[in-house]
Parts: sequence; C-alpha cells; structure tokens
Amino acid sequence: MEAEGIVPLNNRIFDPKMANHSIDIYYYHMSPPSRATLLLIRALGLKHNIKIVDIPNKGQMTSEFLKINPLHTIPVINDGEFIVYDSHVIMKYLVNQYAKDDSLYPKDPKKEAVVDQRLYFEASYLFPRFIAYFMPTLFGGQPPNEEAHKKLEEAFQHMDNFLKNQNWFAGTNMTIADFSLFSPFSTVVACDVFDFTNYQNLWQWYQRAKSAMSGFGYDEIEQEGANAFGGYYKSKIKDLS
Ligand SMILES: N[C@@H](CCC(=O)N[C@@H](CS)C(=O)NCC(=O)O)C(=O)O
Repeated sequence: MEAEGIVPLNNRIFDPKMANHSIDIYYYHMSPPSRATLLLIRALGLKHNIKIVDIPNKGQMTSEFLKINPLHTIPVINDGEFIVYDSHVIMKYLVNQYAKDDSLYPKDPKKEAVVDQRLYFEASYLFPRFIAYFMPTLFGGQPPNEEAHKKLEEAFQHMDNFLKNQNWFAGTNMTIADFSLFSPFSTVVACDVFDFTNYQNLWQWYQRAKSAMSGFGYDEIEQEGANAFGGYYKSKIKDLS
C-alpha cells in the first residue's frame, strides 16, 4: 500500500499509442466533472489540448459542439477521432487505454463493482442533488431551498459511511471514484454552505485527496475552478439579500 497521500503518477508517457497525438478535452473550469477528468488526464500524464466550452454563454448549444455531443454536456474527449462523453465513461476509458496498471480502475470484477458503485453514486445521486441545490440560485435567482439542502447533505452522510475504515472510496488506494467525487465535493466546500464537522471520514478524505491531487494540478485546476464556482454562488446569494 502507498504511504498516505502519496500517489505516483500512473502513466505510460512513452506509450507509442500517444506518440503522435494529443487528446482534446472539451472543458469549462466551473464544471466539476470536467475538472475531475482533467485531473485524471494529468495523473495519467497524457498529452492533451483543452478546448474551452463557455457554458454560461451556451457554448454547448452551438451546432459545432452538438455534432460532438448531442447531449450538450461537458466533459467530452476526442482521442484521435474517438469521441467519448460522460466523465465516468471517459475516466474508465482513459485508464483502460493508457494507465500503466489497473490500480485506478481494477479489472478484478468485485473491486471494479465497488468503483462502479461509487461512480454511479456520483452520477445518479450526488450530482443531481448538487444541481438541484445550486442551479436554481445560480441561474434562476431563487433563494437556497431547505429541502434541496437536506437532500444534498444525505449524500454527504453516505459518502462519510463509504469511507468508514478506509482511506479511499473504493478501498486502500485511490481510484477514479475518488477523482469523480472529489470535484463536486471541493465545489461544495468552496460555497461555504455546509458544516462537515459531523462527517469526519469525509473531511479527512478531502484533505488526503487534496494532498494526493497536488501532483496533478490541484491548485490551478481544482482549487481555481471550485473557487470560481463558489465566488459566483456567493455573489448570487448577496444579490438576494
Ligand atoms: N454525467 C455527466 C454530467 C455532465 C454535465 O451535466 N455537465 C454540465 C456542466 S457541469 C453541462 O455540460 N451542462 C450543460 C448542459 O447540460 O447543457 C458527466 O459526468 O459528464
């Protein structure tokens, strides 16, 4: 097992598959799944180009982008004309295709199922609750909703339980489940609207993950984007008062 917080670069930098091309990632800094994907790309040491999609100005609705992803969401990657969308699917693909081993997404069926469970938890439970709480205030000028706050906090309770007796979401080492859950969580932290005192497993994981991600661009990717989101949210709250 790796020492706590120390996660080696998991790459095959000299893999001939990467020799002649870079991966395009369609990205916006305030988007948690975009940041999770970019952090993973950095952790894998993959050559990449960042293509900004200006979500607040509806950049995802242009005919050019809709040809790439008819579902008009980011992140999307284009890996030598192979286009993948949905951050969870992208992360699985990148590890399967380029990682030097399967530690970030295990091939053992039981271990893989645990990682998938956490990924689907992010996709179908945490992120929809995140959207339901923050979006009406950010884009609809509505005050924060108490019921939505409670629903999002239920997700944190589950996350805290997942981390009972283990350092990472799927066991003893970091996996793509940690990348996926890290970006929405750090965004929530930047908004300053929840108290995590009662979720110590979760809070300690967050500190551990920050330290591990510092080697993959934590400051300029995750902290910058989460703070931008948090600042925007706080400005909307101020407008309401
Ligand atoms: N499950 C998707 C969620 C992607 C998503 O909803 N992205 C947002 C930005 S955080 C987006 O592109 N929204 C624009 C839209 O839906 O039109 C993933 O993980 O990639």
